[in-house]
Amino acid sequence: MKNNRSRFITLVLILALAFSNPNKIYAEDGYDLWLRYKKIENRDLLKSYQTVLKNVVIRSETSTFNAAKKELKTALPNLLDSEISFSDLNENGGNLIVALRSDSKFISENVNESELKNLGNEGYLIKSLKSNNIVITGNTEVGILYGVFRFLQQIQQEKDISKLEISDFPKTKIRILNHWDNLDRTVERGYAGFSLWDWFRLPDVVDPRYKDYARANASIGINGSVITNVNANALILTPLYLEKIAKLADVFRPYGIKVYLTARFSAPIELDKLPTADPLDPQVQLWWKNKAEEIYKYIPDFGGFLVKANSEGQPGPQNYNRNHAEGANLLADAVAPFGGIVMWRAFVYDQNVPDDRAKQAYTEFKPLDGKFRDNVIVQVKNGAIDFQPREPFHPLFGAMEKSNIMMEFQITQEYLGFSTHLVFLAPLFEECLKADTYAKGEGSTVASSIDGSMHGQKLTGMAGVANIGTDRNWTGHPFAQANWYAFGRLAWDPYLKSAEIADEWIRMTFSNDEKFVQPVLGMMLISRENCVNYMTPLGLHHIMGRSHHHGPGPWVTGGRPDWTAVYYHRADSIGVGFNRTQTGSNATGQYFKPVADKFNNIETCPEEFLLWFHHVPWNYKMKSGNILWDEICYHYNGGVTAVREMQKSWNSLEKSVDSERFNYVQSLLKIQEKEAVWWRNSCILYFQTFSKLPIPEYIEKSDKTLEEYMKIRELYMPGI
Ligand code: BDP
Repeated sequence: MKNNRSRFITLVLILALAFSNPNKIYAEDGYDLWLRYKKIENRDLLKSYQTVLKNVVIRSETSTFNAAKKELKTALPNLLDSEISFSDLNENGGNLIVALRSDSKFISENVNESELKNLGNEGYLIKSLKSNNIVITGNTEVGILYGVFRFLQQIQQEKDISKLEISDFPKTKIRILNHWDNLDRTVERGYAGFSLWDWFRLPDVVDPRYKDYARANASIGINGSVITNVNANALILTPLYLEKIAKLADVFRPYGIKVYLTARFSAPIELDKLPTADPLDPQVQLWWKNKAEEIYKYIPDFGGFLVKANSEGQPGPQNYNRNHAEGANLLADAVAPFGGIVMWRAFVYDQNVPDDRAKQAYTEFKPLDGKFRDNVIVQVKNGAIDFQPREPFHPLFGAMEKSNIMMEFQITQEYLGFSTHLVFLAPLFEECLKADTYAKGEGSTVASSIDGSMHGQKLTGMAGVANIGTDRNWTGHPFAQANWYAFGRLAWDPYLKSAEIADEWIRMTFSNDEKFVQPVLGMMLISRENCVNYMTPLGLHHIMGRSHHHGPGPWVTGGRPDWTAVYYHRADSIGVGFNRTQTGSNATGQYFKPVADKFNNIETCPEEFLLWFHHVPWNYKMKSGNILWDEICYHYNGGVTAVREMQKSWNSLEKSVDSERFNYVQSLLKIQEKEAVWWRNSCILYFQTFSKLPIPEYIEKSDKTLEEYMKIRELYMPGI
């Protein structure tokens, strides 16, 4: 009796709580990413959606249609808070028709063949018809799946769906994540937990998370995943692992995602004791042919290999006096019969080469232009050094006229605050993509060099070093999800604008409320410039902590010179910066004429790259009227101020976000503020030892001395 009474009281309490605040925003852990499918907030829109979307016609007998159908079944009833019926293609009715034109009488009557002509293998058409029906169609199932996601995104973003006419297709072929995941599940430069791939339990346990990973990728058009680290382990190519990888491939396949592996160049020696891995040795060639055949038995649609060779200690063709093209072609010939490709990285440099590290990739690869097989694509980092907060675009873009070339961006924030700093990377990506190489005159943007429009390359692509791990929210920082999202969107269309991408992401991940969207958009769009300001303003680069790359380390010296900070900033009593002009290393000479001249001349070099290309006197007059020293201080301080502004903005939004994500972001912003101060104070104090000039009065006094900052030793950092 007593028990019943207390149960009754509990029930009343629960009901009272539930009804006390109908608008309460429930806690969210971020797992759902931008696929939250929460009920539409705008009532009028909700009503109109409910009227239009009552029943859906879609086939379900193939795995990709099934995936599309499941997505619609999960999303629509939640978004619309109403029941939706689903029927098969051959049944009548339906006001959302999702099908191939050839499968549906309705679509073939209402959509002309010509409307699908330019959509290729992965594009889609979403069209609202006068009859109040909406069709989603394309030339392939996967194109239709992308169309379904895009359609749902229209609803998530509360857009009018009565006049839809969206016809879209990807501008690049390979849109791929590079996971730097090791077989022991650590992730090199991963700051969101361990690797998703549970090798120990695979192939028997297939974590449901793999499917959600595939859904998220498909929703933004990513169609490939290199699941292992570029610093490769040959064991991944053995049957023990191939069996496990086959399971992952099975999960990804319906979502249009192919699996790729990193290939260790010395694998024939390590796995089968061959005496050599020389690419011109027939035994080695046979070994790779057999290996490819074996892999394709397990994974019939295996995508191919990604290779880091002769870089940072990795083995490669140069160990046998062969060049990169000979190395790449060895693997390319092995996978060619099965339709596979090889992504060969241009991230190469050697401490034994007595030349500026920034020049080495171009010097090695440019002479090989035209020597790579058709199924090889050279993968080039966005800048010539290494994913710094800001770098000028890599001179190989535009310069490789007869070879396939693809972009490599880093989504994981190795040099931009790990997963504790809010830094939206789309502006970094966009800045590089729209840079003009002048390879074929004005307007020869980097984007046009990777989508095939500049030199007519057939194989095109964009890779992103993933920031994904086992953290419940996938990426560590809730806002780091936006970088995964932005990468996918830009790989699909390298001409998109950061603001557009951020706007989409905020609406789907948080809310459509303008009072939330606008301030958050503001925070995101300035966040990368802030980060450049408090870390590496005016073209400074590679001045971070040694090895783990966390925090400032402009004083790092000793050991391999091209891994120190002093190699890059070259501060002395006269000034600071790396002279890469004709009087220095002449890295500027690797760019096409007008760009080379612009960078070469201190007067025309954009100030954001000034210390990248020039050694500049401390008292050099900047455009603002400040001398260089004061300008450096101004930027460092501005970075800190801007982080504090972001904190204020975020704090004002407490009522518009669920408390879980609000509190977490708030705590992370505190770390970011602390670390921005750390960067500012220590860098200013360090460079002051060379400039010998006073720190401007308006900058708050550092609470630590330079010596104290230099003594900070961080052990056990993530991502090493
Ligand atoms: C550097 C990373 C290193 C990677 C390397 C690469 O510090 O961990 O292995 O890039 O891209 O930025 O191969």
